Amino acid sequence: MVWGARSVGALLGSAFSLLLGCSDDGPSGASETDTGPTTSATLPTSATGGGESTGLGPTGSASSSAGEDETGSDPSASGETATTSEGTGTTDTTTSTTDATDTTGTTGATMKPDDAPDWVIIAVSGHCIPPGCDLPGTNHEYLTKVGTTERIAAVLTDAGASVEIWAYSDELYNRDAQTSQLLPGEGEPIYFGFLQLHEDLNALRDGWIAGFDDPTRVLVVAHSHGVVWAHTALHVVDDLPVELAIDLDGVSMGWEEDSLLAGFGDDWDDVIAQYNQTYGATWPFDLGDAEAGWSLPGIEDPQDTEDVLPDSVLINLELQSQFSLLFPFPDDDDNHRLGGGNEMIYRYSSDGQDHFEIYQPNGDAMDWVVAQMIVLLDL
Ligand SMILES: [Ca+2]
Ligand SMILES: [Ca+2]
Ligand SMILES: [Ca+2]
Repeated sequence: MVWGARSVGALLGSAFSLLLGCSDDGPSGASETDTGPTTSATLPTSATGGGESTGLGPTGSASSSAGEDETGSDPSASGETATTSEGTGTTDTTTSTTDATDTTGTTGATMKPDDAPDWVIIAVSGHCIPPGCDLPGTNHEYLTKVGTTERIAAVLTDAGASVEIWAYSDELYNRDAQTSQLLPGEGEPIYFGFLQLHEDLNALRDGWIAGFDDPTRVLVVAHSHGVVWAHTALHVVDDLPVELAIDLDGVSMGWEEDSLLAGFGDDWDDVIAQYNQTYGATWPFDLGDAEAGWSLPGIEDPQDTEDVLPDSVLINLELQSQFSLLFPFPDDDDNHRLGGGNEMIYRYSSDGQDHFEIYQPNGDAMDWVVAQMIVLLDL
């Protein structure tokens, strides 16, 4: 068994996975256009905030590991695994901003650090269902493992962009091979949780985005419970501009508490509450209240975290799976903005892929994602 994550950069003692360049496996065309857009989107050209840069660069995290994916099926059937973590070593602690000559020949543009990629892909995996978990009692990362992130990254690298992938699990803390719960910067984690994600998003904003004329662009892709964590993080760090959020059948059932799923879900509400109590942490909203925690103007029923987007997200692709007996709780809540609207939210409803198939890199759903990316990002 190979545990792919290892410390790189090491500024904050954490690790991140990196894929520069991509394989050319998998189809690149779309086979289904469904409800997708037909015109290019207007994309942000600068970051919000404009705060000063730390120049540190993110020390984000990812792990890729051998083993089984969420379904417990053989991951070798679903594409390349991304088991390598190759650090860029974001060890430059002195760079802040760099005066540069921009394309018009005038000086004074503030360019991001040389080690900042054009894109960072944030990938958040969902729950693993026992006994299909790589490490019992933990939720392993699978979106890089099965090649989903690689497929998405290839769309960007084929267009000439440099890309890093940071991957996270359905966890609050980081986890090591002994399943110990670790805070960011502690130990030798192989899975990275929300606390690391939160820290990394702040570092990403400050190091590579805010105040730069050529900021790193951000794409978020998440599946199932991972969508809950991803949206939670984006709501907390809502001054991080995200160009595209890809939600793969986001569901919060069994995220907040496990009672309905009889041991097959999570109890994140309790775990978060315990963390807050232990460390005196405060948040802008109750992170543990994922189900029906959001009241939106003009929407009658309270909404779930995974179905609500902050305005810092420009484009949202919402993919909903087909009902199956294997997982009879697909995403059936259409996404909304905080203001109650659905601007720039594009939905795909699968008529052939269930909850566990919809994130596979070479299925119809991901073909649709690729097609939308090419149009919406003008690639
Ligand atoms: Ca929901
Ligand atoms: Ca709730
Ligand atoms: Ca939804």
